Amino acid sequence: MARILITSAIPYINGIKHLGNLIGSQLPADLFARYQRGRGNEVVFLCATDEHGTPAELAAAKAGKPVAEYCAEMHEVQADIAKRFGLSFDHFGRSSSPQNHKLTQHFAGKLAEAGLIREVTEKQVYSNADGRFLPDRYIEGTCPNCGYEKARGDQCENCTKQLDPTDLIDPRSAISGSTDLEVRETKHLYLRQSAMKDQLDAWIDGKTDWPVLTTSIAKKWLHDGDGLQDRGITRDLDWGIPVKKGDEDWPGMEGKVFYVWFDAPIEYIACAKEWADAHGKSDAEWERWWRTDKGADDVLYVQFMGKDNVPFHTLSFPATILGSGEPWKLVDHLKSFNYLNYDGGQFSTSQGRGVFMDQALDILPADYWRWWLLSHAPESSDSEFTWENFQQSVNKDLADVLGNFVSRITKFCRSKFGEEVPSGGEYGEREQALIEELTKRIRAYEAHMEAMEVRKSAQELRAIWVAGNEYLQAAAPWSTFKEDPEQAAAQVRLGLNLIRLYAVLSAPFIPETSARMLSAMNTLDTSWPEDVEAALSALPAGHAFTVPDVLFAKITDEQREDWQTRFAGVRS
Ligand code: B3M
Ligand code: ZN
Repeated sequence: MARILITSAIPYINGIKHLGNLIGSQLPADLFARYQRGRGNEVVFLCATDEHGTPAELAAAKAGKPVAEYCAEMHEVQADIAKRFGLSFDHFGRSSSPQNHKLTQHFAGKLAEAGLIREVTEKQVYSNADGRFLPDRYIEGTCPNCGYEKARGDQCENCTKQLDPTDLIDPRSAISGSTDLEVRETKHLYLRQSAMKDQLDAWIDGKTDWPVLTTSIAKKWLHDGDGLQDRGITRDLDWGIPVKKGDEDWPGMEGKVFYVWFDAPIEYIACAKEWADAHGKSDAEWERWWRTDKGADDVLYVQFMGKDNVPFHTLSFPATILGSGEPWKLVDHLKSFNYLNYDGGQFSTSQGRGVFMDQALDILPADYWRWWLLSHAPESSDSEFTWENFQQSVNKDLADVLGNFVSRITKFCRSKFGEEVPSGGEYGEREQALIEELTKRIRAYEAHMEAMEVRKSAQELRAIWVAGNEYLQAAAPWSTFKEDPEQAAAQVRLGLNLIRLYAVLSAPFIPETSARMLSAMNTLDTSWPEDVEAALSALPAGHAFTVPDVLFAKITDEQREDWQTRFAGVRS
């Protein structure tokens, strides 16, 4: 049994995520986690809310709440939506947890001991109009690298370059728009990433199986221009993890906090401790996933994220881990995604454009969305959500192909043999041919899933559903029944067994529906079809079942048009 540690990029606390965020990390991570559990492997799947930084402070101010209270409430909101989307986290933690405070301060202490932190007195932008320092994201201006005019102080969205606020050309406050900015002196800590360049370079070189999208971004920041820059890891903010060296105060850093991008990835580790603490497990039980000196060297660690997060995960976080000199687990496979666009433009949280997770669930169950999003995941390039495409894909794949198959075979059986698996007859040539085809396709499906090829997996699964439909169409038990009821019984028995098989194979994509299919088939047998022929005899003759309600309702043209208008504007 393999052991697999899976983390999804942790969503910012300030608001409900849109479908583009969902398919960029949490949903594909869930697909992989469910698949690996289905194969009988030991999985720990972790995610959390990313609660620090200016965005959290500003969102709380806007909501008129103390920031700690705001974060606690929004965490519950996000946890609830995640659950309703079927995201099967083993733990959904919080980057503001005491565990993360302690671990982040611990890492800073270790990095300081290793001589990898330098103190810098620097000039920072202060906004007179706003009466505060303006860190990173809340300064906008022109990117010095590519000329994009709406670059943020921490990163340019257009070219992905990590920036410092003072790099921007023509800076302005993103809060008030004010250009009445002045530069004041303040002391900060810098992580000496430049000193770790060769170590990081060699580590990336070992990752020959990583997608080019990932390694090219890392290599770019290692080698372009002056190479890897040192990073400021502290900020002048009230909300965050106080700057300390382990348990000790850090002279000169009073009143400052760690930069959100320093503590957020450390939460991947702290979250494992939160998980252990929440379940009364010992430290050894989470450390065996994270410490290579305590059993984690045989763990496969996979991270999921959008492409804009790649530099932080290939450079900054590994620099923290390697620099600590302690035996923490590094990522083995990093799966990154392009962007999902919305109906001719971009999804946008700040502009409220697109469909957000809560709205999606208000109009349709999670599986409709999961199927569309995963089968159209923005893997090799950006992809686009349109209501036409969504309607077509739901109606064809889910309603016509899968739903119809289940409904036809169960209803036919009920009318001719009653609600139990019929006995008599044997699987013949046609059935053997189907078993061969399914075996080939299921092995291909497994290979795509192992490789985290999300779209290809979806295509293969769909082809597996189609094969059953085609079999049913060709075997036509409703005709066979008139001449040879025994043979029709065997055909129907195969069909009912296919429903169980489909439920098992489809569970990573559409878990709720899969559970309904299993419950209709009256079985708890979710064993993976290592041997397809055997899997198609799992439900024996005489086994009782029930005809399920319609699995997927078709989306009508009226609904599509209605939703299209409803979501064309801007969410308030
Ligand atoms: N919260 C950004 C994002 O959600 C950030 C990810 C942190 S991963 C450690 O895209
Ligand atoms: Zn740029």
